[in-house]
Amino acid sequence: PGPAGPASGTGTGSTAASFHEMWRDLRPVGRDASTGGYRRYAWTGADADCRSWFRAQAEARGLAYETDRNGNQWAWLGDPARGDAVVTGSHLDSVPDGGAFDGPLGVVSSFAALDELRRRGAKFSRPLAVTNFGDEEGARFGLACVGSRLSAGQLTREKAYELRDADGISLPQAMEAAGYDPAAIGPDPERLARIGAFVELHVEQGRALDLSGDAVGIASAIWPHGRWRFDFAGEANHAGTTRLADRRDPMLTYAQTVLAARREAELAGAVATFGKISVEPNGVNAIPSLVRGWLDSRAPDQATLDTVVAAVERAARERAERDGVDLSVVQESFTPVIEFEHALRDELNKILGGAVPVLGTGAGHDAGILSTSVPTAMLFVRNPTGVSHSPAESAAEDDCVAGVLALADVLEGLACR
Ligand code: HGY
Ligand code: MN
Ligand code: MN
Ligand code: MN
Repeated sequence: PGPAGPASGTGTGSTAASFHEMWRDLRPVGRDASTGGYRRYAWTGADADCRSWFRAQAEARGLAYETDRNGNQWAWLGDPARGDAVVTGSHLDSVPDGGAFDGPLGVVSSFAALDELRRRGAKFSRPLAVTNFGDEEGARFGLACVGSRLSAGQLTREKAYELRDADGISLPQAMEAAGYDPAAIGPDPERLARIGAFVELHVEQGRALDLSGDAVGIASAIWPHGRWRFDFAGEANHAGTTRLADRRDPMLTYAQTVLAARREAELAGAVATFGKISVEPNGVNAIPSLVRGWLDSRAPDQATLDTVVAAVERAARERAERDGVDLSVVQESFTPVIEFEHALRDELNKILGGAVPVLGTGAGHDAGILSTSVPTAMLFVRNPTGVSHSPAESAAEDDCVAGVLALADVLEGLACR
């Protein structure tokens, strides 16, 4: 079969209209009315609703819909077997109480950009696809980019089977409950070999574009970043009757470690966050027996990141010694620095007129994971406050449409030579 079929418009009227139509349908899915934040965790009901939304968008446009062995969703225009496809998309899942744009902006913009190209009567010389990569945030099972890591061979089936959520449900159990066959998960090199370029549009998670006064930017690199679990084991005891001198209180050691993380990151020009904690027995009147804290640290380069993490661990061990607390530190995930391929990055800039700002980011993305197997690039859309992973995350309507038009230009430049 030849190039993708003739453009057949969908959505109503302008690109902005089809963007808003999709945005309106997707926005309420998995939204917590009390906070305005999202709880779209992998393989839950909210995730299933997002997946149904994706499939409906694909079918409304006459795109060939499929789910791959790892549960990632694909909507094809043209025959994927031709290879050299131009693929665009992002993720629909969220962090706990995440914002509306992180992930969904990329997926909605991909469909809207396709609508725009069809309105322009574009003739595609390469297959095109829109994707939704599953479980990008890792909010439920603790590992980010599970869908893309599995496909890129960066997460083995064995390791994926070990992932558990807070209720002890394993990833395969959750997939099965959602109607997916976990036995199929694993590397998908044939599928990735058919991709000539992957472009992910994403809301900026920072203020560089707000400061430069641009609506759209291009990614240069993703900082190296990782997650480390610190287990502080002390001695449970009565909060009211245990003398301070007799305590082995892991919460104290944890608190000092959090302060050390901030101090070391500041010194090194990096970032470090203890955003998640679990306490046993977690009673108001009980000195904890165990405090688990997860460190997320990121830095412009590997050496700086290593320095920060080593310094935090050293400070934690010194304090643990003093508090009579046992400490174990486990690295749970790590993503090395990702430099987006210059040729594709520069081609995007050329297509967009050559004056688009190029910026690095501390946020991980599926595009970063895929960059080990596919030429990838990212477009960022201005976020006026820079806030992300929070209900306060925002992007102005005009900037969202500017992002869609820029993505349409890029897809046209790449797929309609
Ligand atoms: O954590 C991240 O950087 C991404 O949003 N998963
Ligand atoms: Mn995110
Ligand atoms: Mn994201
Ligand atoms: Mn991401």
